Amino acid sequence: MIEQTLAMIKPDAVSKNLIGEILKRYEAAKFKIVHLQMLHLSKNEAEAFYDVHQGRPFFESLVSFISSGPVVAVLLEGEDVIMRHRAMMGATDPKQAAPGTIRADLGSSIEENVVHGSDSTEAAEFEIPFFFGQESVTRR
Ligand code: IDP
Ligand code: MG
Repeated sequence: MIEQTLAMIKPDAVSKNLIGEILKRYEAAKFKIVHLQMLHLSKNEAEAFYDVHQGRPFFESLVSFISSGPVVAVLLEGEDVIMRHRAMMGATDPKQAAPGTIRADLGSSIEENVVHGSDSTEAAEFEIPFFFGQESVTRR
């Protein structure tokens, strides 16, 4: 099924000049880049984006990290792109991630793990409009 997912290149990757490296992997995988935007999330916006993690021990730290510098939000489209992107990202902790995945290759810690990716259709339906607006799916 052709679907869409929200990828986010996190502040650690932006500061390490890894935007191009990550986008290159998406293009090589034949994911279609539908929209792309660089922006610096406020603390409130980062809290809203990660609302599902409210109450987790790492929540405060995660919000500080994500709002510490610019991120690049990327709307990807393709066959089974949600799970294919998650597979390409690798496990949350770069030390546990499979060789060749983005996090294994480029991540530095369980927090500073380079990329975010929607993990379900429901997550994508919240995360895509969060960055690109309700009309984003039809805006080509
Ligand atoms: P995911 O990004 O692989 O879906 P989640 O469990 O949804 O992982 O966590 C969201 C983000 O929160 C992670 O990508 C990572 O940046 C951060 N995070 C998750 N678990 C921890 C932790 O145990 N310590 C610090 N940061 C964490
Ligand atoms: Mg997650």
